[in-house]
Amino acid sequence: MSTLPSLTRTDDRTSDRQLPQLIQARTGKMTRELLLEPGKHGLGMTPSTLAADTTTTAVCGFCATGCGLRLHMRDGEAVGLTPETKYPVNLGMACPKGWEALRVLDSDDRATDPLVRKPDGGFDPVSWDTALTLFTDRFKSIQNKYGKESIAFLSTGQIASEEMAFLGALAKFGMGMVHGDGNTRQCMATAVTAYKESFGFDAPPYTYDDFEQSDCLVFVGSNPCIGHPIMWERVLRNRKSPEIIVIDPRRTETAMAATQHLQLRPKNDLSILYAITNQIIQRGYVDHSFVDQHTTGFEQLREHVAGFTTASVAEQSGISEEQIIRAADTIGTKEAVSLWWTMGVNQSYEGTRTAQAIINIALITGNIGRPGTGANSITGQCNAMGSRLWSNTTNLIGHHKFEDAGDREKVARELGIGVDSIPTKVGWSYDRIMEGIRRDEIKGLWVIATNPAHSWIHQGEARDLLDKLDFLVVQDMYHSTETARHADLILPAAAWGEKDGTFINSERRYSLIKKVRKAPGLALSDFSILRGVAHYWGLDEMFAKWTDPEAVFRLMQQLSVGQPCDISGINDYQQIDRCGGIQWPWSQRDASECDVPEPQRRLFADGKFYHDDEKAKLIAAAVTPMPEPTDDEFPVMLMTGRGTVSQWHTQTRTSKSPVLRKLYPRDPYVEINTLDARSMDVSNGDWVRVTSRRGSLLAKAMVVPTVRSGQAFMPMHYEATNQLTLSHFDPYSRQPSYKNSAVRIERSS
Ligand SMILES: Nc1nc2c(c(=O)[nH]1)N[C@H]1C(S)=C(S)[C@@H](COP(=O)(O)OP(=O)(O)OC[C@H]3O[C@@H](n4cnc5c(=O)[nH]c(N)nc54)[C@H](O)[C@@H]3O)O[C@H]1N2
Ligand SMILES: Nc1nc2c(c(=O)[nH]1)N[C@H]1C(S)=C(S)[C@@H](COP(=O)(O)OP(=O)(O)OC[C@H]3O[C@@H](n4cnc5c(=O)[nH]c(N)nc54)[C@H](O)[C@@H]3O)O[C@H]1N2
Ligand code: SF4
Ligand SMILES: [Mo]
Repeated sequence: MSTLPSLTRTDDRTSDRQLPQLIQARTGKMTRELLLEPGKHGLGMTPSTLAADTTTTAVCGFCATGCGLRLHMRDGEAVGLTPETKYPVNLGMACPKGWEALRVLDSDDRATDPLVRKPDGGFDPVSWDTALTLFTDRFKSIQNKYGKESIAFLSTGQIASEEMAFLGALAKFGMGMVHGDGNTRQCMATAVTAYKESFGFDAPPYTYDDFEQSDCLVFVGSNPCIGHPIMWERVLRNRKSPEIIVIDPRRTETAMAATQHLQLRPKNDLSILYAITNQIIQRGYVDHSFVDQHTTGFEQLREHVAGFTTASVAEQSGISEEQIIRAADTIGTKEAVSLWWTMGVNQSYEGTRTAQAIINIALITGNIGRPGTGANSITGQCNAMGSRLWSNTTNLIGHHKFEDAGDREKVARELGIGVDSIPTKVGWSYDRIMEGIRRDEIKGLWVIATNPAHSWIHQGEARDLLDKLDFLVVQDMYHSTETARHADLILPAAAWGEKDGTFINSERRYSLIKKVRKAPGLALSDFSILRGVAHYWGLDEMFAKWTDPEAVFRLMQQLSVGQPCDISGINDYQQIDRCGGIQWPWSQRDASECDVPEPQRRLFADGKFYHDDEKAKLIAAAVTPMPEPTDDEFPVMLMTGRGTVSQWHTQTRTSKSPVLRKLYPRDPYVEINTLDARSMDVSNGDWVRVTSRRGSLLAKAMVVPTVRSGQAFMPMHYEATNQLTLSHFDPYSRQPSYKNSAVRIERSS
């Protein structure tokens, strides 16, 4: 580990002011308009309008629930916050992370200066001019030597949509990159692929009101009590005494609140869902009129699931035949059934087909397009939905297709760029980019707002690959992340609360984030950094229109025209604010028919899907074997995931709040079953060694009855967890399967 200089907060150096001056000095050009004006608060709000005793609202920057927060201002800076009572998402509630959102901005390890790696391994603070000159020189020289495709980027679901669009366009249309992906691959790729194949577009159909309107909610591989606590509050507001079915190998907080818990063996979801589907068909619960009018593939599905009898599935999957039948009866007889899934499904080597098995159930029972229904993937990060539409990674910006000449021409026209600058093929997925480093195909990498040295699967290998690069740039709000330790150049980024833009939450709602604080030291918003990169790369002309977030939002609106995610009817940022967020779609036609968007809108009320025949596809496939089953040497199946409400991912942010730190265990821990603990002579709180074929770590035993014997669970928040995980992926979505690695657990002497 390299040493970092101690960097103090330097509030007197206003960062947004420095870059235009430097550029001006360098080029002799007047570049005041190149970047956001120093100190200016976006959205038309000057510091004086956000002065003493005023408040403003913004959405939370942690999870994809997208709670509205009211920020309390003093002298133009937010000094406190409360959950917003009028916001249609959270109705006055927030979880501890939201309450502490401002606190995590103040920390000694905020990146305040660009940092360049020294020969001795340490870092030197440098000016933005030096940093961006180095950035440009090094990446260009790599491209000259190894070809344009030899540099790539890894981005995120946690910056503003406008920043994602800018990054994707700059990297792929301007800098000549073909390969770029995001941490949404770790998280949402499966849902995206499943929706695209089943519905014809990546379109989560629901609105949060559905939590309150369902009389049966099914949660598959999802623990909203921990991961989406305010969504869970919405479930608790449901007045219909709903049935709650939870499919999870652990007896989670959510499972404890369920009326039916199908505590399956890990990764038996697909066969159980097919068995439930079979029962739904056999017991006459199919909505044939909906199936005939609005779907294709029912006969194949019926034949496929016929082999999944309760008897053949129950025993090996760890649940009883009666449980399968009861779940099918409940889903088949309730009026409004909603099915929700997250990482227990998405992070699986057969995740796409599992997600589609859930979608199939909603479709054949006609549970879509009505209040309280839907096949609903819940998104994780604050702007994962923005990344899905705008990052220019898996899809050409605005959910177009790189391979489609018509789409390329449309994008080129709307952005005023040459069509030749748009790649004609989809870039590599995250795992392939990592593989590209191994094969010497990728020599330079730009990492923005993600922490792969902690969060990527099979960590030992991931870190070796980061070290193998000729040039690694890490753009982050902190200089201390595990990934920053491998960087050659660290670019200091402003964070949530220090910049403007839009996030899209899980129910497709565009909402605003606002600059209510000044970023520390020389840190710049990702947007401003991208403007700087564009300038130093020589792309001022190409990005002349990309002056500020709202200007980019207008470009995004133009690009969305004609797409299912059309947002051309939104007037401006102010309207988003006034309406409590606006869900996509909101086209010009929608706006001409109705002045104000309804606060709760769901998709598919008309039964029309986005395939050419307007029908949804029922898709089924064979169940595949678990890649690394347990054996005598590694007899325990390790799952990983979220540990507490107060921890966020790799903890760069949540570990900075003293309040949040008190709310979670400091040391890494592994949940093991009481019987297994007894057989190892381990008591609660004892240190144990957890070993997989990839690595070994020490963790404290948390002895619980909620995981079954032969299984274990470790939160992903601790640095070492991914030393254990097995590098394997869903073949369709390329999402890592983080939740099934064979391990051995021993008492540590
Ligand atoms: N507090 C907090 N909240 C968060 C986050 C955070 O870091 N901290 N992260 C956000 C993000 S980005 C995401 S993606 C979401 C994730 O939210 P969730 O998906 O709810 O969280 P996980 O704990 O990863 O996984 C959910 C459940 O999958 C179960 N599981 C494991 N294996 C299987 C299996 O084979 N089948 C089934 N059916 N279930 C299985 C686990 O036991 C776990 O309870 O949370 C978001 N919210
Ligand atoms: N074993 C295991 N591993 C997992 C998972 C699991 O369940 N099990 N879950 C996976 C999932 S679903 C996800 S989403 C990933 C998350 O994995 P990561 O994306 O690696 O986790 P984060 O800690 O959210 O990293 C975000 C980074 O962005 C920085 N940052 C925050 N805001 C800004 C900003 O505005 N600008 C810039 N430039 N930087 C910013 C933060 O400081 C942090 O370093 O982890 C995955 N890894
Ligand atoms: S539930 Fe999510 S969006 Fe709401 S306050 Fe908590 S972290 Fe923020
Ligand atoms: Mo995620």
